[in-house]
Amino acid sequence: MESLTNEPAALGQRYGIARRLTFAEMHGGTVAELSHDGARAIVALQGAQVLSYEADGHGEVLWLSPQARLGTGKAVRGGIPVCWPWFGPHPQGGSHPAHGFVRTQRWWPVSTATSTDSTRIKLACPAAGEGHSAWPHSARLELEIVLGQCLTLFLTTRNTGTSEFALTQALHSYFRVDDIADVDVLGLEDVHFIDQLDSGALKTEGGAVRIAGEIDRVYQGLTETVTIADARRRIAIQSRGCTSVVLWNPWIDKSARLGDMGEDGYRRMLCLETANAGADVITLAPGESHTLTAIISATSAR
Ligand code: TA6
Repeated sequence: MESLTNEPAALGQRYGIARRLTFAEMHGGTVAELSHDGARAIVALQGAQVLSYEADGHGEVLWLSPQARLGTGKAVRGGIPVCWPWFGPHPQGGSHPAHGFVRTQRWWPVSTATSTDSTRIKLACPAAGEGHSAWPHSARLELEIVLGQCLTLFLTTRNTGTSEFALTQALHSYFRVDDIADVDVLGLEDVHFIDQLDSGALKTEGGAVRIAGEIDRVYQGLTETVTIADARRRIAIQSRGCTSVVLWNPWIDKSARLGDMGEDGYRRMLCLETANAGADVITLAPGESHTLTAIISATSAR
């Protein structure tokens, strides 16, 4: 049964867990605050968007725009936006929003739980079942967020309609770094990628990826962990249910065009997105399900 109100107190009565999971108003909307041992996470009901993940002993792992504001009708920049049921521009073009339509929709808690290993919340998106002018299908869309030694996200789609549909999607994670000039991205060596800044040319690159300008790559055929390493820590991202990851930094000019990257924000962030994108398209027949999983952990640099 999905909750019928977004009042923090009412949600707390129904889904709260003393000292582990509470609801509050933040950034102009309702959020769930999860804790487990020394780890913390904040999840907005809008878009089921993780806005913050503080790993136990390793600080804030995610980058969030200083202009982050819920309830504006626009997606919040930062944290982990859910891009669904299409990644990037709408396949048929037109005026449909990039990255699908669920980022700005209200999601509702379905269940919460805590154990010695984790604190978790599962949310559902009613809009996914209501059809959309740009996507005439019906699905059950749920995101389960598990906070423990790692932060794990399970994004599950079930086709509840009567016809098959194709799906592309991403957990569009914005990671915080001390200085982008000091970052190595490991695990992408010699993996083919679509260069979105070079007319979709298919390329490979040996060695660790260094960021010295705008970068927008859809890596294909990937199955391993990708690591963002700087002088202080290593953030590891394991992706399951997909064979593509997206690497993105807007750098200076695109940041200015976006307008919500803050002062020098591009220096403090790097997107490494767990995705079904490019040729990695999921097709679901009626009744079939698929889960896209991201497992995020932080450790010291040495
Ligand atoms: O994931 C990379 C990307 O597709 C970039 O091309 C850029 O558009 C970014 O996503 C942000 O998209 P958004 O719609 O959140 O501004």
